[in-house]
Amino acid sequence: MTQNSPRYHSSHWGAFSATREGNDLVICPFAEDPDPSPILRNIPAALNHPARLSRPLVRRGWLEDGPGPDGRRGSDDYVEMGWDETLDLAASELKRLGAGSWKADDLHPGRHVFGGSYGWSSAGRFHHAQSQVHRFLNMAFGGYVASADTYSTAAGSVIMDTVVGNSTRISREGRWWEHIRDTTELVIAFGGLPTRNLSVSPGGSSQHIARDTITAASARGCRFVSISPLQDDFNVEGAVTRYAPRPATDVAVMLGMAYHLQAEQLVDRDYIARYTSGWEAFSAYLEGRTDQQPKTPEWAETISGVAAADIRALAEEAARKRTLVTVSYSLQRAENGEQPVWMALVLSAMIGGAKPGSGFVYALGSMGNHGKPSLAVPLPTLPQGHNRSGDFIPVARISDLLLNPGADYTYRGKTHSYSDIKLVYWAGGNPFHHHQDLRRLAQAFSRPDTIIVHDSVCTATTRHADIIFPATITAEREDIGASAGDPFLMPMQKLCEPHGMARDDYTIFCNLAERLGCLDSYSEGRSARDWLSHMYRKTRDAMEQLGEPVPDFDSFMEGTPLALPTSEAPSMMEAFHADPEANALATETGRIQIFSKLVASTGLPGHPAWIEPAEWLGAELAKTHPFQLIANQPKGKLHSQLDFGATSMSGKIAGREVARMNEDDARALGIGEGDMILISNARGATIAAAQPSEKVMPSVIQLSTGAWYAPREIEGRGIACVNGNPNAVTADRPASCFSQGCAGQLCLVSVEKYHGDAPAAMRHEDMLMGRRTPGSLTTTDHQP
Ligand code: PGD
Repeated sequence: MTQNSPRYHSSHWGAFSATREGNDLVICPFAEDPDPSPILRNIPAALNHPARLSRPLVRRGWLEDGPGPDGRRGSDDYVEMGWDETLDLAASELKRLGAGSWKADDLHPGRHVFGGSYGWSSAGRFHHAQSQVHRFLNMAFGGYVASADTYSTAAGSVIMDTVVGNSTRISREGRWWEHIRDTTELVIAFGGLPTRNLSVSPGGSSQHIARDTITAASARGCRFVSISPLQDDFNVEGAVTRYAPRPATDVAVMLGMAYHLQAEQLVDRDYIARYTSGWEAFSAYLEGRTDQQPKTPEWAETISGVAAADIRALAEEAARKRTLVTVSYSLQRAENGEQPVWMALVLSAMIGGAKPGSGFVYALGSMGNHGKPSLAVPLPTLPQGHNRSGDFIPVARISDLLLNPGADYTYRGKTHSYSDIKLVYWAGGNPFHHHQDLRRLAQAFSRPDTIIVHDSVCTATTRHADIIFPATITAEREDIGASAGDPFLMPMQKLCEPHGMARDDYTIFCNLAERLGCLDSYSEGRSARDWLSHMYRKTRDAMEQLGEPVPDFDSFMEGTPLALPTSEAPSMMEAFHADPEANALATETGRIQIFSKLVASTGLPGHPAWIEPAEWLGAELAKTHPFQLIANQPKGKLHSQLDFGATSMSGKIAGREVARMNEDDARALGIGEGDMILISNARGATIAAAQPSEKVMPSVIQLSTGAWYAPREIEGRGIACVNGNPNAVTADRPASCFSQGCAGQLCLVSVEKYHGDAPAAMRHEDMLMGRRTPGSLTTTDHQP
């Protein structure tokens, strides 16, 4: 390979330019990024890593015995195939299941196909695998069973949609980082403002501004309060006070603060009267008139462990100052996850949130593109077509769907039932990393007739597929990078040729669509570059209308990142505060709902409340499983992506994920730095390397997500993941009957030192049996 001049590119964790040096890719962060993410260093390893898929693969059992439910998924080996024969096989199976033969007057086509295909895939507006698979299934089957909400936010989004009318706008809109820099006096961050989360935005983060903003705000006199069991959930030097509640008890802290505000007559009555509805019911609960339990700071202390005096002092400071309240996604990715988000909104209303720099923003600390100015122009998007099935599941109910066809479930106060799924088609996601209780998911994946997966690497999800198509990575194709709230449109220039025989998802779907007779509707006669040009036009036209200089498509793709104009329009909450009648919220009452009839109709309290979770440190189960596992987002990678990259690998010990626990707990269990530990409960076990730390509160163990799931039989102990994936032990239990959201952040576990030699971690390239990879575990090499 020759050395090239730098070419622009982007990723969910940052924009960059790259040059080729021999076979290596040299990455240089985008010059306008003040705080580039270390995750960028994972990218070069992706080029030719042995975990890359270089040709199509078919599971031996499926190839020999045909489609059907099969318990061998997950342990079968794979047969390497050529493209044409694999595409022919896949197309004939899709035809058997009805692809290419649906009619415009079919009532609910595609109800036996699950194409929810949740997953972050890669940056790039066109080659976004999830959009591509949805478009394909709409054209091929007329529709598919989709998924609602995300693993990131479901409980929080569903409750925000209900009580402020729009969860996206309450998290994205408002120039919060500018306010924090210039105006806000106190930021109370439930879940902190961790830079590891702020380094990521779906589609790209060209500028990481949080660190500089927090530093500048602290210098101006703004104070930060981080409320989290993990001290480094606020990891920027600054004026910060940290409180560590027991995990899952933030609602109690908030209620204790609310009680004190009420008792001291510090509640902003005007705000409550003008902007909210339902105060009376909540106030009765707060004072204990409904359940004989006033929610005093002392009551909050017994639940959360945060001192009553601190709760009082914080409430008083919040009432006195221009205060911003925010709650991270992590708090709602838990049992009753609606409650902390709803209660934080109510707390903010009680101290009055109408002044600039004060109020409530959902999940400021969870995503790099939140709290930044909105864009004045639309971003390029790929139309996904029309899904005629009318069917969906709440995204985290995938195992329930596959295991319980015909069963009823509730969502947002309505009852639905699960379809009978014959085909699962996944591209751009990794459910065997992201879903909870992975042994249960493995049972669920034994049910469908056929599972097809596209990925660029051999993940644990590919190990449960029947047909695997090897996809390119972004470096091997061109695209346009952009994210709502990010100020640059990035040309993603091709950096190298595809690995092996990998094809991009669009080409794979075109190849299948041609065999199914729906190529014209799928491709509309466009090449990938034609689509990029077509999608770019929408942004370009809008910029021209604003009188902004904008290059033609070819110049943009070969040129430099394009700065996008931002909007001066008020945010949803600014408009509402200015005129609550004219700009009423899209809720039952047009106001912020402190009480919701819809929520009450589901059997949950109709106002935010403390609801004891099944798995928390105060539960009966904690007597036998005394540690609360926090399975949060990793700092060395995005989810499971590029786990083999330099930054990710440098955080592991013996190729295994590291679990942090309090130093005193570790000492009591005879566990030292780097010791192998077994983290277990009735659902399963996972093996991690221990790291005692004073940053973790007692009785808590933190093991981030992202290790590739590698279950192994451990003598006398059943199945354990040898790579340290926490979803081997998390519960597949919904946040509530209202949202059915992912509750994977917290569960109760036992922790012990691993006695004897722990089984070796599984190398990424060894995930699939039967592949020809240098040094892989098995070498079967069949060609049909
Ligand atoms: P990723 O690792 O990003 O995880 O779950 P998600 O499935 O999104 O998976 C993306 C996959 O897409 C990777 O395997 C990658 O190789 C593949 N891919 C990337 N680019 C392409 C492409 O162009 N084409 C194709 N075909 N494939 C591509 C993340 C999910 O996990 C999320 S968002 C959250 S917030 C949840 N968090 C937690 C948690 O906090 N705690 C627990 N216990 N569990 C969680 N799971 C959830």
